[in-house]
Amino acid sequence: MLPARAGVAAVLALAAGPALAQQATGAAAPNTSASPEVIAPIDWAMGLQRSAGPVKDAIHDFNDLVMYIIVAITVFVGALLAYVVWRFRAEKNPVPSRTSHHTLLEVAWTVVPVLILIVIAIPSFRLIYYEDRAVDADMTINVTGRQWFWHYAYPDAGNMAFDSYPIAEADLKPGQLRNLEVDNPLVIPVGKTIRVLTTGQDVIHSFFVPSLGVQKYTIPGRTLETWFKADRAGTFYGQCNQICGQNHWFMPIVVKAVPQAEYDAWLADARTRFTADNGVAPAAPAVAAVAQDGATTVAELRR
Ligand SMILES: [Cu+2]
Repeated sequence: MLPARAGVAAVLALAAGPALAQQATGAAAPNTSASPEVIAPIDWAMGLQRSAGPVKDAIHDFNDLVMYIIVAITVFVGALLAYVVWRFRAEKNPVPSRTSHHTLLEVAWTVVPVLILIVIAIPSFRLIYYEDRAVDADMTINVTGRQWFWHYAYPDAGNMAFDSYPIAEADLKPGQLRNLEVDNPLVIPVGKTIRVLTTGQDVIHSFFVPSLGVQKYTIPGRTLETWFKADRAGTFYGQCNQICGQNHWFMPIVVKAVPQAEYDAWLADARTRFTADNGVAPAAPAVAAVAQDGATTVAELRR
């Protein structure tokens, strides 16, 4: 069975592919100079959203691999069916074959699908683990899903935290996107690995920004981790994609990736504005602390 063993080795080699690394090696430098991109849903678009970072790039690669396999299987099965219909039609085969078993065929149609599943499974698991944890994160953002708005905390910047509400249709400015625009976007520096810790305040939401390849449930009482990195400046739109309740539509997400200097300026301003709003003095950085400061948000004060 040497050829079979060689075949399995070839399949495993194909499935292993190049390793996924969070730290770019030889990849293009972050695009911080080009004009900012806007990535949002487009009417009648097909396929996945454009990528704004390495996680989404990896998702695109895996999606392409599976698509090639799907196309190959569909073409093969379609051609086989057409051939069988033509070759074994009744007028050419008045006396049908009584074959009921064919050992080699049965082994083949068991082993080949298993090999195909291995080819899919190995990069699939690798992608899941790639998305799972941030290696050497540059900063952490705590994301809390609430009924119905997002609460973002920057533990590396003291107690800086703020709420992000959607902009009502009547208040949209020209060029703003309906049901997607928010008052306070999540601002991040370009090219930095951002650890995201999600939790829920009340019901299960889902923090979903397709162009950054991030989707994580926000579950009350639990903290989940994921990460993303924007490798270009831009505005990236997402939404809660867990059907969470009557104001589910109320939870758009806007991530603004800006060059480091612009981020630093925003952070300095935001720390003054939001910390003052919250009535909380800036504290020492509490890296990876979970956002449990829900009672001190603007919304609480508004009530
Ligand atoms: Cu939600």
